[in-house]
Amino acid sequence: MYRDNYIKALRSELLEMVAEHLTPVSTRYGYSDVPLETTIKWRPQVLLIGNYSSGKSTLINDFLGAKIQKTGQAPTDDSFTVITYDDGPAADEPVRITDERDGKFLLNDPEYPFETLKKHGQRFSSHFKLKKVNSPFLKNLAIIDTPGMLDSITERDRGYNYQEVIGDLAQIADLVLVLFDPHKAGTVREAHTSLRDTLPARTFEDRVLFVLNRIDECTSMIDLLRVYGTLCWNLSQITGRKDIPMIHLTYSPQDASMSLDEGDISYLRHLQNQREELKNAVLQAPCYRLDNLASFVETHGERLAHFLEALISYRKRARKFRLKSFGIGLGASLVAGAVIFVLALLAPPLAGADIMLTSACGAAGALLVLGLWGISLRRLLFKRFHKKILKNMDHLTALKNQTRRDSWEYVRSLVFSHLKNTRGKYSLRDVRYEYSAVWKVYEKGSKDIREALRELADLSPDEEETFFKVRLGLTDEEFKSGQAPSAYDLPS
Ligand SMILES: Nc1nc2c(ncn2[C@@H]2O[C@H](COP(=O)(O)OP(=O)(O)O)[C@@H](O)[C@H]2O)c(=O)[nH]1
Ligand SMILES: [Mg+2]
Repeated sequence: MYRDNYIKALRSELLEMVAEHLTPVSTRYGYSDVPLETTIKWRPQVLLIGNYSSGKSTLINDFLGAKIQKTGQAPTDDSFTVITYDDGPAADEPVRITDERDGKFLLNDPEYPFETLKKHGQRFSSHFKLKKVNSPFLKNLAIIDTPGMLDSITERDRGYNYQEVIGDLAQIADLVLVLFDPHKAGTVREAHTSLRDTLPARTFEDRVLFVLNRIDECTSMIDLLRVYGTLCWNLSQITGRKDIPMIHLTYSPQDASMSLDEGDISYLRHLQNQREELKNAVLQAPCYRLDNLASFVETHGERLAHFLEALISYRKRARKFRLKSFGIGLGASLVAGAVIFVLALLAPPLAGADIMLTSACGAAGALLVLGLWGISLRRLLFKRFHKKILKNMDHLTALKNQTRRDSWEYVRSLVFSHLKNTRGKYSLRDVRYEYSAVWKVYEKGSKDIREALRELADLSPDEEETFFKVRLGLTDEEFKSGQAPSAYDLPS
């Protein structure tokens, strides 16, 4: 329990940092439409995707310990369902749905992290819902069930872009389970594409679990090996990697007993059903969450810092250009002054006049040229400079490695529109200040969290008491009475 509370405390700390330092910058420059913390402030989430009838809903029902989701061989459920915890009912009450909310509510209530999904429109909204369930399994996480992928249904038939919705949900989720079944082990491309396009590459592997479900339906061990082989082959073709990700082999014990009558599944005795293992991995989602939060801060901190860095770089170049242009203007006006002075000295009507008058003429000429320079030419040249920069935006930044290129790709157009809209007139002091704040969060925030995660992973059970007592600031009595700081309770 103290481990959970400690994780929650670290989480609130990180969220606070994002809200205080990253969100103001992100909102000010239009980097994000909603406060950055919107998608990460809610409870840890586990997303289930896969073909229809690969057993997603059955697996969820197994985890929850009650028939909460509809199941069936045909595509039974075409909704995205967020299933979350309700701690209202007493502990001994049977597990059931205690409350249901529709998509409109879910997409508009700022307590939930789904505001960014509003863009998918009405049809999506009517296929999106929330169920509250009093299952202890949901104490620290929420599960999202999805309609299956269907080759026969096009995006137009659905009325919303299924792949994009899956991508957006995967971004919010801390753990994604991708389910296959023996009948459709070949159709992995769709699942993989939506995930690869949206999940940050560095978190992809830790965040996605592959599951080959319904293995009881293979007719023999050889059949199972063939299916497994096909799935591995397809996965490696798509990921472009030779190493095969871990694939959990599972089946639902109740359903398996039914297929027992139909064939010989004695081979299942030699295989451990990895259902329980999968359940434990899912229960670890709050730990993944912290890791994902650190990645979230790193990714957005990096991009925002890159954005501000480009604005600073622009101003530095502009200052250099102005200095150079002033130097040229000054030089030109001095030359003009000198020419006028010499002409006045030698040519009529001033030839032979008082030297003071001649010098004054020279000086006036120089000033006139400088003035003209200042009013017209300097502006014209600066406009040209500004245009040139907008044309060659990449000159504003050093792109020394792939990470830099990735983050630049993301913020380039934002830098462009900011420079275009402000015509380069913004306060350098403000930008510098924002840059240092963002950088601090990026550097310190993510490092601290990763450090804490390492500490937690290395912590042995007998060190836990002292560690948590100190870190959570608990007295001996509080610790012994099992009293947890309640400030970190998760909204459900
Ligand atoms: N034999 C067998 N049947 C299963 C298993 N898991 C689910 N089913 C059945 O497969 C059908 C589709 O399951 P469902 O959970 O609705 O799939 P979903 O479309 O992915 O949500 C249902 O009739 C389930 O009873 C399993 O492990 N073994
Ligand atoms: Mg289902």
